Amino acid sequence: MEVKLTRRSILVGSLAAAAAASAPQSQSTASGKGRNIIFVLTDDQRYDALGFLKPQTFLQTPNMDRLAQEGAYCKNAFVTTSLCSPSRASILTGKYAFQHRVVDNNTPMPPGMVFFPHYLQQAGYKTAFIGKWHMGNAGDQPQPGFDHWVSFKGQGTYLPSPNGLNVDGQHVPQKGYITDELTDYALNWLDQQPKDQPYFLYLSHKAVHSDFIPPERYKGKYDKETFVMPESAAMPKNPDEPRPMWVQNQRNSWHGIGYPYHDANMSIGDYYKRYAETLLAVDDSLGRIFQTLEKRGEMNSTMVALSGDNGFCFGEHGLIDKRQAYEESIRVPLLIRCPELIKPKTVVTEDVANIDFMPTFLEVAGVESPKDIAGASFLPMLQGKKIPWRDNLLYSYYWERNFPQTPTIHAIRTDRFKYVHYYGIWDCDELYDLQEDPHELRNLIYSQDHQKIIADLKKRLFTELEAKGGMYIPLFPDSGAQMNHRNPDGSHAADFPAEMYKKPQTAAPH
Ligand SMILES: [Ca+2]
Repeated sequence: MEVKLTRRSILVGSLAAAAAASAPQSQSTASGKGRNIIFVLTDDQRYDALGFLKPQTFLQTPNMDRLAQEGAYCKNAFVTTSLCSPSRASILTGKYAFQHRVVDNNTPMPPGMVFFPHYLQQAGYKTAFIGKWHMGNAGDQPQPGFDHWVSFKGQGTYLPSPNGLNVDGQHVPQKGYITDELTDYALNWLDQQPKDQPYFLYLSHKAVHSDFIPPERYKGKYDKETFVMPESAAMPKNPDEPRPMWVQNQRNSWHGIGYPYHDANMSIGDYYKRYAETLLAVDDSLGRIFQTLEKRGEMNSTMVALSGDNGFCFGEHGLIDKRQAYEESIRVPLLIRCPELIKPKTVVTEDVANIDFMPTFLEVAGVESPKDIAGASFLPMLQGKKIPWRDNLLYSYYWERNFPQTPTIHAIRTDRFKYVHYYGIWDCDELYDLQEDPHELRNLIYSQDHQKIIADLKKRLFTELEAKGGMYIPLFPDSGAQMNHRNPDGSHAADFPAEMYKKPQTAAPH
């Protein structure tokens, strides 16, 4: 079998420069006012948790479907680190985790970070952040770049809790179901915005992060539905296509289907149904945003974007949660509607990433991006134009002592292949042919036919990391509990891949 690998390596830095050169071309509205932008960020929403993709027979998202129908659906959207805080920091700064250094959910934000809404403020925008911040420790205090602030500590809670909400620096009680209440705050702010000044609203939902609690109106809606487990949930049958030992071992862990959240009786299917019910409230929220825009006469001129901060596994590879570099973990939904700029039913097939959101929004606002960011604007692609674009996705995740099941990961993904490199463990790496094997069932790392491709991708991976400043492993003091238990009645430790066994050489006779 012969497989060819395209070698068009375009550095993102040059892309950013190219985008910056064209940035002053304003995307303002007919009246000359800057374009309103609403960015809805969901938490842990899988790339396929969209009704029109029918991931399971029952999941519904009518308003998200409308967003795709009337705007653009970016079918290959990714995160560069599949974890809440690092991904949120990448969205807000246009940089990789190893560049902005918010590498996990506990690390405080480095001082002096500038978030992109700051540049929008400078361009005359009114800006609001409403919802989950959860970046750089657990505080809820207002952050720079926002004229209006509504947030909560850490993950927040679906139902009212003593911590309450922080509204512009003042603590107020949380009164209702979080998704609905955040939407109330968002729409209230939108209603107050003058018509002669552009606004940027960052609505950052707590949903659909675990533990999922649907609103009363949707509780049990999917109880009688049937959840189909993914094919890759089964253990590997062919020893020639090994899964790393850590993946097999994670099955019996906090983040595995054998001992999920240390509850051996938890049903992954029921868990998914609660997720889908919880997502319905987020979809309602989007519908209410549409109603408000229609009422204000801004439905055609406003850009409304929806994405997630990372993916989520529901049984794929025997795992739950994110962090790892499998498709369900690193892919996110991305839908963008703006009739004055984007044609209905647009489908963007190029790989775009969370680092690209900032320059895209800034270009829409006619604002030049800083030169030191890693991402580039994909606005031209939303408008059906071909532009020079990178041909790979660079991924990194750093081992967390709190969740020791998942190792440090670096990966490079092209349209065809994904090479996953592990650091600090005695285990095998992974190579998947995504065209032949989209569900990543056959690890080709020991395939003789693919050794040249592996060597090539490994070289590209380290070339990219070197060029972008990713050649270090972060170290922080211990913080928080370790979710490191195993069920004694569950699966046992995995054996080494057969390829690692080598008989000792017999000493030559004297
Ligand atoms: Ca998340």
